[in-house]
Amino acid sequence: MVEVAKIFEWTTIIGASALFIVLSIISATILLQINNPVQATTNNDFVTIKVVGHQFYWEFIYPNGTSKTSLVIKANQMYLLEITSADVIHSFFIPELGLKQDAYPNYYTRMWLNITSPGIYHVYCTEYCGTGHHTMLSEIEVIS
Ligand SMILES: [Cu+2]
Repeated sequence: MVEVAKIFEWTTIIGASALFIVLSIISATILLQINNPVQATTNNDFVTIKVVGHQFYWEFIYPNGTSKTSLVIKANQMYLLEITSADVIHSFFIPELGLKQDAYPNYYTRMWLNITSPGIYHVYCTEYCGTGHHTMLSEIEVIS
């Protein structure tokens, strides 16, 4: 009887441990895809664009150093937006895509973007940043 109890005990411990390990691997895989879709797909074909919040406009800096107040990007291309602020806290919001990311001074936050439908997408600031906050509008034009 003691032997059966020992076998049952060890089976439970090993079974629970195996289940825990499998669930951990599944969770880690999904979290990696959420945080870094490019790395997860082992596809390094992406373009990095810096987004800088200013009182009261958005600045987009392309890889070649060109600076614009609106963004023109290609459809079906992966982009990494590195978002920061030159002054106070802002929040970069694209309502059509349901994407929002805060912009902090001296700190970079990231947003992955791969838009499949060409068109105009609006950009808002959704963190009150001063008296001109309501004028802090921009556009992303997605071309095919
Ligand atoms: Cu604002």
